[in-house]
Amino acid sequence: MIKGIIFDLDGVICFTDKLHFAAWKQAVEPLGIAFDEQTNDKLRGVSREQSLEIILRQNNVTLPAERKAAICRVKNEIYKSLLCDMSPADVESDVRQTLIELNKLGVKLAVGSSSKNTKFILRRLDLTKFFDAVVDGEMILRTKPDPEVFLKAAELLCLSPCDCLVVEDAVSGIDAGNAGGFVTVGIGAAANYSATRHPIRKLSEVLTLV
Ligand code: B16
Ligand code: MG
Repeated sequence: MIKGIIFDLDGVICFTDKLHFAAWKQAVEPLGIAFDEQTNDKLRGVSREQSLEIILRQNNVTLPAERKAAICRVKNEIYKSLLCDMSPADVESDVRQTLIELNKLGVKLAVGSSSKNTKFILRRLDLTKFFDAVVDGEMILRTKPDPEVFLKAAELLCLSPCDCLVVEDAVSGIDAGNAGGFVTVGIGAAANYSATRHPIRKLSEVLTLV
């Protein structure tokens, strides 16, 4: 029986893809580094630092650690300023309604995200109150497809992985969920991934799995 659900943030609860894209573009293009939608697709669920590594590899560019750290800082400043335009009205009604229903059913809920901006985003969207635990990029050593983020969330919920759904939009997140022994649910791009246990088209479909 499913007792808990661990949600990925970007691409599941909220949709910040376009903001990440705009911020990376503004951070790297002035340096002569190319960045397009195809590369952006490869960054889903990947940490900020690893995202930059992917962008640099695509461009055959190598940079010293300090330069890379500076670029990541600039990207995040731009990204955070874009996040400031988000409000509770940006949460899809299907998402908010699903969280309300799950709270009523007494299912324990957590967020498991690679993003170091998770808590900031949840506050801006007025979603913090729905979750019993939040594990973000600040709290883990290994990024997805390592299951650390989800294992930590299950531990905070005091549940076994096999009693929890992991809902993800990224292939790396589904791999992380499966590696941790969770029941995986894929939405968006992850709905078409062969290793996804339960593909869904909209978040409210998780209500049929609890
Ligand atoms: P930040 P998720 C991930 O969040 C995003 O999908 C990914 O594109 C981003 O690079 C990563 O967070 C790090 O985000 O720069 O805010 O720390 O999908 O795991 O919720
Ligand atoms: Mg995601």
